[in-house]
Amino acid sequence: MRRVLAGVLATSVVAGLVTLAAHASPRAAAADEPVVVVSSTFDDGTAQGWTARGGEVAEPSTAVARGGTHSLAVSGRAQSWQGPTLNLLDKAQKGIRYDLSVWVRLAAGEAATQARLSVERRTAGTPSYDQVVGDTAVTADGWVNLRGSYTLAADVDFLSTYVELASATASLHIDDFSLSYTPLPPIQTDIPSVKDVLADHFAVGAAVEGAQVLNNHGQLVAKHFDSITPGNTLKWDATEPTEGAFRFTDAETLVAWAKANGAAVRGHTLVWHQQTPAWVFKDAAGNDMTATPENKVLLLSRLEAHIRGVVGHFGDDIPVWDVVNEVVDENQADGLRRSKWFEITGLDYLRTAFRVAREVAPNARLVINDYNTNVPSKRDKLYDLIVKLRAEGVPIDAVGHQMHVNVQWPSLTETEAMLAKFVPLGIDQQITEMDVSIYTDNSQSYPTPPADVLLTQAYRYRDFFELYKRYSENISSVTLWGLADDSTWLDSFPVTRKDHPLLFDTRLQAKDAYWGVVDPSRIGGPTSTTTTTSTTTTTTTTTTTTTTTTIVPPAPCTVTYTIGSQWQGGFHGEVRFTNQGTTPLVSWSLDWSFADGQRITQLWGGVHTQDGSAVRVRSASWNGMVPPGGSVSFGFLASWTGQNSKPTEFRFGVAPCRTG
Ligand code: 9MR
Repeated sequence: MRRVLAGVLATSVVAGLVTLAAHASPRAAAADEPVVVVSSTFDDGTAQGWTARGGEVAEPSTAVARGGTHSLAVSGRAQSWQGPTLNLLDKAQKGIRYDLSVWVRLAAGEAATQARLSVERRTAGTPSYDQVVGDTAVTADGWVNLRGSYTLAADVDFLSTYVELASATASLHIDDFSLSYTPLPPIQTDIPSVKDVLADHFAVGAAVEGAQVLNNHGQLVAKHFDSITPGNTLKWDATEPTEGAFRFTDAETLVAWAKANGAAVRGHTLVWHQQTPAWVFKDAAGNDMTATPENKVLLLSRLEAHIRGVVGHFGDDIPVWDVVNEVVDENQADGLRRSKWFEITGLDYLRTAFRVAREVAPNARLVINDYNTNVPSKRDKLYDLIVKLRAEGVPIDAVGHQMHVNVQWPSLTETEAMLAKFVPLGIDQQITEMDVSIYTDNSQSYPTPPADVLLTQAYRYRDFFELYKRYSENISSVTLWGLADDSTWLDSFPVTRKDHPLLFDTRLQAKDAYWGVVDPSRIGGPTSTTTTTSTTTTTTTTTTTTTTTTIVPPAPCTVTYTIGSQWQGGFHGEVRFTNQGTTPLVSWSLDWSFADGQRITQLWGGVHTQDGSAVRVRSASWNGMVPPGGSVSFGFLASWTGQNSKPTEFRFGVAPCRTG
């Protein structure tokens, strides 16, 4: 029987498992307080529901224990996939992000190997294996923690977690397994929708996986975005893992959700050098393809069949396709990436891909998509390629700029040059995968993101979106590569560390980055969350609404304000602004108020606005970057009458700077 896990958590408790919250629906639990659903310590001398995956032996053991008296020992293995497993079908619900943690150690005398933690799920009998924690070195000398998170996105009739080893035969122990989750607060419904704010300019999208259209995540997508890009479910490995056997279930779920919620779908992606199954590049005899005429014919026919299969399946439901992804390599004289596609077919895979996509979906917009398109050499090679192919009649309708950027790189000037370059071609442009990493090099890793870095990120979002708006004649959509900071590919790229690159935080609440896009005047402002508390008495029910204000920590900046010279009715001022933080600022903005009616008439080294007494000075295009400890200065001419007192407070966002 097909079991649907969207409802209330099952009440049954597997004998021996310590199931602390098995009777409570996650929605009823308090936000932000972790709830442990399963905890397996084996200290009662039982296996607590754990079994062996296939024929080997799993039993409680006192040989080693991480804490307490027992662990679970697994022996008699003959295959690497064999290992301890626990049924989670009645424990985990669809759409909830769970944390899984288990400690692993090899049995005495075993040689070092690697362990991983995974989930097996089956829908209508078809199994899928999702890795929670990848290969991690383990030995017989100590315990190693495998810890990761997992969200079930589909209804399943089988669900289990298991540990396996790279070694097919090594015996192992596990201990102190836990499955827990932290309930999220409600999404904010009283803030503007990003898609409404940008409605006059372009569609705004987010890349999502199946789990992100459920529960709070789904509400957040629906509120703010009018386009979604399936992040992985339309790629070749997901849609045609074996030749001719197309799988569309996961993508269909997203397409159906988009339809029901009035969102468009961007199709990503038909041809890529990654996430393409190995069979695609095997020759007729099953060996790796070499560049022969026969292999070229075979590969192009597979490409054609794939595009016919995928694009044909979705038809008008997907009106835009990233037909080819990341095909440019600026380090090659001809600008073309040396992928298998290129090595075996030359430029013909590009020609075939666009031709077939146009034929199958004549109304769809066809995109050539790439990263680092701001880098002048790459931008120009991409431009040349588009010009060449279009001159041959290859139907390229749009250029996709991925825009995986960070708080410091690239400059706005370079980004504007990227957009400007393609304008003369009259080609549509799309921002397809934007995120703004808080890191600027691989050595950084913050336990929590510093306030000044998040402010800098907000100003970056503000500036990029202002730029996009200026080019909105040429840009039809802007998509972010993810929904919220709880799930981003940047957590494991280019190194493993927590990144926070999106508009919503790990609890799905709006960040300053969101305000950078929606209303920059609120960057750094107080964060208001509305909490509703219900108190029930025997006769009445009272509902109280409280507003909690989170004070943003002071921005680490120092300002010196000097009156250089002063004459009847006028004066010359100089302001020096120093970054006292630990990370570079990319664009700054300083606010103050004049007490005596002074008015700025001219300012250099920045861009000013004045509304009554309120002055705001923003960085010029060339001095926005201020390294830690670095300073910038700007000067101005202003009028005054009566008195000319100095401003008493300068603010970077809402946080006051020290005045020197
Ligand atoms: O977000 C995707 C991530 O989940 C995958 O593990 C990764 C595999 O390569 O691909 C990510 O998406 C990529 C996109 O398809 C193309 N541009 C770069 C994106 C980030 O790697």
